[in-house]
Amino acid sequence: MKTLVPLHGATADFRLLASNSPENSNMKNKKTDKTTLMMFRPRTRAQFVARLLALPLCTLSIAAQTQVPLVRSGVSADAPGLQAIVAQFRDDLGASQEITWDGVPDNFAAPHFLPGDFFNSRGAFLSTPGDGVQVSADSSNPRVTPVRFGHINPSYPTIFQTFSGERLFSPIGSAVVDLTFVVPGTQTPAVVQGFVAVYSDADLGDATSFEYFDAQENSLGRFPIPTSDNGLSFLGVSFERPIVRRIRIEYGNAALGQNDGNGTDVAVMDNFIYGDPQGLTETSIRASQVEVCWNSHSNLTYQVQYRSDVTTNRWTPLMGCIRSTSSKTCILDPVVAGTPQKYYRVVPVECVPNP
Ligand SMILES: [Ca+2]
Ligand SMILES: [Ca+2]
Ligand SMILES: [Ca+2]
Repeated sequence: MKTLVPLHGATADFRLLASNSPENSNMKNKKTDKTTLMMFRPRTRAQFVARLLALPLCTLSIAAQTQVPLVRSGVSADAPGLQAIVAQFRDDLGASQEITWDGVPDNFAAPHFLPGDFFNSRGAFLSTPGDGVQVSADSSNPRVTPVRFGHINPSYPTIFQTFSGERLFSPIGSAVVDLTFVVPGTQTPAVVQGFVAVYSDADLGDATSFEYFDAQENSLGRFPIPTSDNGLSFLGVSFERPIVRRIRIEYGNAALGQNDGNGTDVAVMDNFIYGDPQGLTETSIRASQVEVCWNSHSNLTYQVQYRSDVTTNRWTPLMGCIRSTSSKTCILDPVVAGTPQKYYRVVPVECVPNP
């Protein structure tokens, strides 16, 4: 799967294998696929073939776990010392989103909670098993709420510093927050290529970490944050293509409230940076055809391509150019019995559809 390169926009890869493939036989006892395909009960020969064709979708999630992530991390006593490595991670991701928290208005900042969908237009949804998530007050807020979570503990402004502007971010009542991705401005599930964040005052190794999950809720790995007492830490992890659906972020070993030190580590966060969220492409296997669907933009043009061998980068158009008319576009490809294998991808291209 390593050769399936990420492409901009609504691109995704799917592979279909014939029943005599050795990879297929390896998959027969694996039941990691949680899609409706598991409900399929073959009753005819054609359905049996379709079921065999469906099995390699399991390999898609397993392959996701085996991708080797690119990890970048660093620490600094102050913000300027982290700028270069953060810039490097932005380059790794290409098109990306960045949340500094600094544009959040006072009425959604401390002591108020931030709505979990506040950054829906950026494709990010925040949730916590605690009381809520919060953005720290700035120095000009009308209620004179102390900055840098000083309203929770007056010692915090001295241990937490910012990477950008004045505002920081933290869950309240818990040391855990989940960041889940959607197509910006919608509720449609999405994936990103990577995620980075800057932590403030992470003291204990392994207490503060990210765990990445794919669309099937398989863990893609857990990555500890480097420590920096009273300073800033940076951790960024990116994958070869967009596969990250959710990130569990753990902050130190205690929720905000207690004093930092003597075995208690409270930490907060500043900038979040992540690859542009991309809609999940779906496939379904029918008795005699494959349906490939993707999240599309109305009036943009796309080309569905395929190849039969992962060792080549030559992709062949499956059909003519398609102009999308809605937010979801699907095509059907007849399955020919005995076809060895087929990989699909969808590429947004400038082209003129056939009349
Ligand atoms: Ca900030
Ligand atoms: Ca500390
Ligand atoms: Ca700490």
